[in-house]
Amino acid sequence: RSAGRSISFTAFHRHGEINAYLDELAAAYPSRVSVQVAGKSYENRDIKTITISNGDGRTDKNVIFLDAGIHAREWIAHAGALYVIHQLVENFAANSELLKNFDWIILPVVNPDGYEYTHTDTRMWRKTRKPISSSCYGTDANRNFDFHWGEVGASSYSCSDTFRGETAFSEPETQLVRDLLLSLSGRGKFYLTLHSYGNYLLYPWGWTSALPSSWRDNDEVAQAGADAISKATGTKYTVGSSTNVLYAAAGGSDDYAFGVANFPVSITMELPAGGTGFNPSTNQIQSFVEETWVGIKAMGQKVVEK
Ligand code: ING
Ligand code: ZN
Repeated sequence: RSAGRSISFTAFHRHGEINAYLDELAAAYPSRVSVQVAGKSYENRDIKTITISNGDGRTDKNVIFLDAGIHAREWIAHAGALYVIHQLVENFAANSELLKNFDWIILPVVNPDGYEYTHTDTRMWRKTRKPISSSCYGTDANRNFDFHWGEVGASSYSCSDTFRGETAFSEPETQLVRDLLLSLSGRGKFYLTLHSYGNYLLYPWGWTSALPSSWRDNDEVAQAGADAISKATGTKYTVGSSTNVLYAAAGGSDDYAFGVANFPVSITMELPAGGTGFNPSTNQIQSFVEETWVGIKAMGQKVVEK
């Protein structure tokens, strides 16, 4: 089945369905797939990671870490992560090169409370859901990481959509990503975080317009993704540092992965808009996630051949 075991790419799935899909894959492919409960969201939802290997039993491999859904309303990002999982697990033979010397750890829904809230209440919700004051809820998880926290492009006002949080790592969801990234201690070679929208491949820094000394390594990987997508579909992605090609914003997960957790390559991918920005129509999901996969596969290939 091209659409995978229980998941489809003709609809956006609720958090419970996504977690059930991960568990189903682990049960169906126990030698290559395992699922972990990495922690709980503020509203006590299980936040799961899926670890995908080629089943050769090696436990010392380098790691590609991919997450999505830091922002609740960016639904195509969650779908994109599910499609990567689907490809690596259910189309294993075609993608085995990506798993020869690397394991992939994928966290498809960083912010399940926000994601569920976009389904049940407010479609355009971006943040987490922990109450801050009597009237304002939620922190922008992509401003909450402890690296130049709050210095630029983040609000100290709890009602703002880009509220940085009361302290760095005030949210259980960002603490969990932090702990996963740090636990890889040197094995993490590529951090990729999926957002939408606007067709960007962004690398550090988000907190300053200066470029890190190894920016070329990041640029090379991002450019490989953009080139592959352009060749496949004609869709253009803009490549560059977050600050230089989009806007400055401190406290993002990509800066943290690169600057603190020592991932040598760290990229934020902003998927296409479709329809009305954050809300592609369901008949656009399949083509968007296929195109995104072309880029992710090319970036993964660049990383594994380094
Ligand atoms: N965009 C990202 C955001 O968090 C970004 C862009 C990422 C800026 C990393 C700076 C650093 O604002 C979306 N769509 O969320
Ligand atoms: Zn986002």
